[in-house]
Order: sequence, then C-alpha cells, then structure tokens
Amino acid sequence: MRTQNTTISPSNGNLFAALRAAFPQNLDAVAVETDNGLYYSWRDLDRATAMMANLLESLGLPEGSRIAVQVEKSVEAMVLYLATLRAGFVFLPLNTAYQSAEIEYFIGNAEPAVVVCTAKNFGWVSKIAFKAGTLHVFTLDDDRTGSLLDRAAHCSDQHAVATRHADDLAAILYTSGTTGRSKGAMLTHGNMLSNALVLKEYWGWRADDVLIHALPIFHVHGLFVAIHGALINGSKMIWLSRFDPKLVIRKMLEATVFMGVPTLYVRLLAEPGLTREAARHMRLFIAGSAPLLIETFTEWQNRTGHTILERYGMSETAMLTSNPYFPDQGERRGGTVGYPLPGVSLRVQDDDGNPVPVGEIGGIQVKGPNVFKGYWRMPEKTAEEFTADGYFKTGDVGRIDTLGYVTIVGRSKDLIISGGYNVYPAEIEGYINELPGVAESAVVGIPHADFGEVGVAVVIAKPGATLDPAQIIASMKSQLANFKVPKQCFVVEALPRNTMGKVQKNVLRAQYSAGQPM
Ligand code: MCA
Ligand code: AMP
Repeated sequence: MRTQNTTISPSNGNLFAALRAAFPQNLDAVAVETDNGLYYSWRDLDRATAMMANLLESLGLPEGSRIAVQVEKSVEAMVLYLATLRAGFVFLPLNTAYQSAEIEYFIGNAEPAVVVCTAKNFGWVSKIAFKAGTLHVFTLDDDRTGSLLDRAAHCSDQHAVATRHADDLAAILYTSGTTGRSKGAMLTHGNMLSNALVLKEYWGWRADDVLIHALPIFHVHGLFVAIHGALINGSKMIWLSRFDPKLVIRKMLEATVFMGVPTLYVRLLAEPGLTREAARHMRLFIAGSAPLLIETFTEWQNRTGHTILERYGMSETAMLTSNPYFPDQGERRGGTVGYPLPGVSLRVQDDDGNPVPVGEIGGIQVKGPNVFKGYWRMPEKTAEEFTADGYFKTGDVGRIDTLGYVTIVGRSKDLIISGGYNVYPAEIEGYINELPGVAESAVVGIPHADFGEVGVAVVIAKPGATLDPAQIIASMKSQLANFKVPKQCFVVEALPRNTMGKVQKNVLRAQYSAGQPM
C-alpha cells in the first residue's frame, strides 16, 4: 500500500517529492538496516532529511548552491544527499579517495556554498574551501557524529519539500576527460526521476524487495541507481558500509536484489559459500559500470542458478540500456548490455556522422529525458559532445544486433575502468610528466583478474636522468586517489609511434598485457 503513486508531480518536479511519495504507508517499517546493527524507519528518514534540509535552508544560501560532500559511506551521508534534494540545492559527491590537489580543483571549479568532510580531513579541506569562498564547512563521520548532525539536531523535523522544476539542477558529478581537467556533469531532477521511474518498471521492482547496498555512494551506481531504486519502490535496504563478500552472501537470505560492478561479482565467486542455496531468496542480480566478462556471467549462472542482468550507463546520462528482466521481453544475453531503455534513443554512427548498418560497429550516441543538461560552466565542451540533432556522444564504441541488443566493444575515449572506477590516462600522464627527470609517459590499461582492467605506466627519462619506477609510483600515491595509481611502472628507451608520431597505445597495451615489456 502506498500513500501516493510515484508519477511526476505536476506541481513539484523535485525528485525528493517523488521519492517521499513512494514511502510506504507504515512509516514505522524498517527502511534501512545497517551492517553495524542500526535500523532506520521510513519515519526516521523523513524526519532526518527534514531536519537537515531545514539546516541547509537556515544558512540563507543562494538558489542553486552546491553542497560538496566527501565523507565515508553512512546512512547519514545518504540523508545529506536526500536533504540537499529536499531543500532544492545541488549535491556534489566526491570520491573519498581524492586527495588535496583533486579536492582543490573540484571545490575551486564548483564553488560550493557548503562543504561537508570527515573530522579527520577538516584541517586541509576547510582551508581549501575557505580559500575558494565557501562560507560553511561541516563535518560528518560514519559513526553518527559531526558538526552537521549537531547543528541539524536543533532544527525542526517538519519541512515542506522545496518546489523545483524538472529542469532544475539536482546534482553535479565530476567526470574526467581524455583532455583537460574534470568536467562537472549537471544532472537535473527530471533526469534522475525519469530514469528511476523507467527502471522501477523495467526491473520489476516490488515494495517487498530488499536491496543489498554494497557500493560507494559518490557515483551514479551506488548513489542514484541503487538508492533511487529502493526508495521509489518503498523497498528496504540492507546497508553495508563497505563491500564484504562473505556478508553479502549471508545477507542474500534476507534480500532480493543486489547491484554490483563486475569486480564485486568476481570476488563473490571466489567465496565457496556462494551457492544456489545461498542465493535462493534472491530475485535479481544487476551488474554495470564496467564490462562483465562472459566467464563471470556463465560461472554465476552455474553457481547460483541466476542470470546476471547487465546494464549500461554513464554519469552524464544515468542508465541507458538494460538486459530484460521479464522473460517475455527476451533473454538476458551475456556480453551485451541489452536494449535501450524505454524513452532512450540510441544509435550507432560512423566517424562521418552516418548511421552504420545493423550489426556494424560505430560510436554510440544517445538522447532521452535522462541525458544531462551539460558540463558545469563549460558551454563549448558541452556543445562538442552533442550532435547537431541533440544526441550525446558517449565515447563508447558498439553495435546493435538484429534483435536490438546493444554490445559495447570498446571506447573511443582513452579511459581505463578499474574495479568500476574511471581512470583517465591523460590525467595520470600529465602528473608523471611533471616529475623531475621525466621526458614523457604513456598510461595504458591491461586486463586484470580482479579489477577487470588496471593501469600500467610506461615512462621515458630525460637525457642523462635516471628514474626509479618505485619512486614514480610512490610519488603518485602521495598525490592522487589510490585507484588511479598505475599498478606497475616501466622505464623504457622509447614509445612506439605511428607515422604521424602519435604514441601507439594499442601496441603498448598488447605488449604489457602479454607480460612482455619492451
Ligand atoms: C581499490 N583499489 C583499486 C580499486 N579499488 N585499484 C584499482 N581500481 C579500483 N577500483 C586499490 C587501492 O588503491 C588499494 O591499493 C587497494 O586496492 C585496497 O584498497 P581498498 O579501498 O581496501 O579496496 P577495496 O575495498 O577492495 O575496493 C575495491 C572495490 C572498490 C570494492 C571493488 O573499488 C569499489 O567499491 N568499486 C566500485 C566502484 C563503483 O561504484 N563504480 C560505479 C561508478 P594500495 O593499497 O596500493 O593503495 S558509476 C558508473 O560507472 C556508471 C555511470 C554506471 O554505469 O554505473
Ligand atoms: P562514468 O564516467 O563513471 O559514468 O562511466 C561511464 C562509462 O562506464 C561508460 O561510458 C562506459 O564506458 C562504462 N560502462 C558502464 N556500464 C558498462 C557496461 N555494462 N559495460 C561496459 N562498459 C560500461
């Protein structure tokens, strides 16, 4: 039983209004159960988001203010996200692995009115924030402490959801690029609500579903696909502060839906406890963010009797395609990312902008209510990424077969996806090239059993300079988010180049994948 249905409200396009409307009638039912034994009812979520929204509103922030957040995963961090929506501000989540130079760029670029960080990082984060003109820096830790909660505790637990238009900004997600600095993808209330409503139907969500939430909450997968999916269906979440394969397997007996990047499936398969019996209560396993190997797909089927549903999306677009859930729509095909979701137009074009014949390979372009509004303060970059007729160029290369299934075969963008995190070689090369004694470098992705792909750095020394690969790695670790740091570094005499003088990354990839450095 629902208090209201979850259609887009004509009077308020605020995503939170739709999520709130989908809360079950019994507000005392459990909405979130955590791995450290805490239970949050739907009423708790309503009150906590109201209090935090009131706190944000009490700060007198200008409309459209960004709330930048770099905190560990906790239910309170999710509440902060929901409260930001509720109060009509713009949420800016930041990966906890980012270090000071990365944070300085995001804060400098987004100019958030509020920054929320851990108590441990308050010293350096607040310094960066105040320098960038941020007026309010709060702390929030994963043990339900911090100045944000202290202040919110004094606020009313009644709050009227701010009225927002579907086209108003709800979040900015930074995504790196093949050239230049990271770009902030601007997502609207309408982008996210339309996607959540489509997935509700497409994946056959039910109010009695229970989602195991084991992903980080600073990217589209964990923050939007998972949280919106559960909330818009009034479904309970089992909230894991970090991915723990043994715990996930134990919790499967109480759950029905699981979402993970391929690395999570690989790690679950390494557990002898993953059996048909362990997975018998589950309804749906969803994978995405990186290519799911066919071996993983098949082994999962054999071990659990379940067929993983693979889907495809981007920060700029949320979810774009999905394998079918309902058998009458077709089978879930391993190696494919399924059909374009309802409302999404997806086409494959060649480099000259002509459609390719069915089954042939080309660049994937998309259009739909889920496609973002553009890059924050980068109108030229935004224009470059759209075609004249309004399709967004994903940078992914793929094909559509006669049945309509989409397969991603590669990327035209120079990107490594490692354990579901994106690493842009250009950013890492830029960093390495600044190190003393380095003439130039190339970073390529090679296959990795756990992370799918990992980076390898190939570096050339300046004449007369001696470089130590271990030191190069150590230097990167001190400055960059840990997942971006190449797992290996080789110092070589020369990089392979084509006749135009361009570094042949495919040659490097082949050489280092085969374990045969030059
Ligand atoms: C951790 N390490 C990694 C990665 N994660 N190295 C490469 N790639 C990674 N993804 C390294 C650390 O640098 C560290 O190395 C060592 O592993 C241990 O770190 P720790 O944090 O303990 O690792 P973990 O807890 O085992 O994390 C692995 C993980 C995590 C659980 C797979 O990476 C993860 O949660 N990935 C999910 C990412 C995600 O949610 N992506 C969705 C993006 P050292 O000690 O040497 O420093 S949203 C998206 O793509 C869209 C739009 C979509 O379609 O969904
Ligand atoms: P992000 O920039 O983090 O949003 O990452 C988006 C990129 O992840 C896409 O452009 C794809 O390259 C990749 N991606 C997401 N889902 C899949 C999938 N199921 N298979 C292959 N690649 C995927």
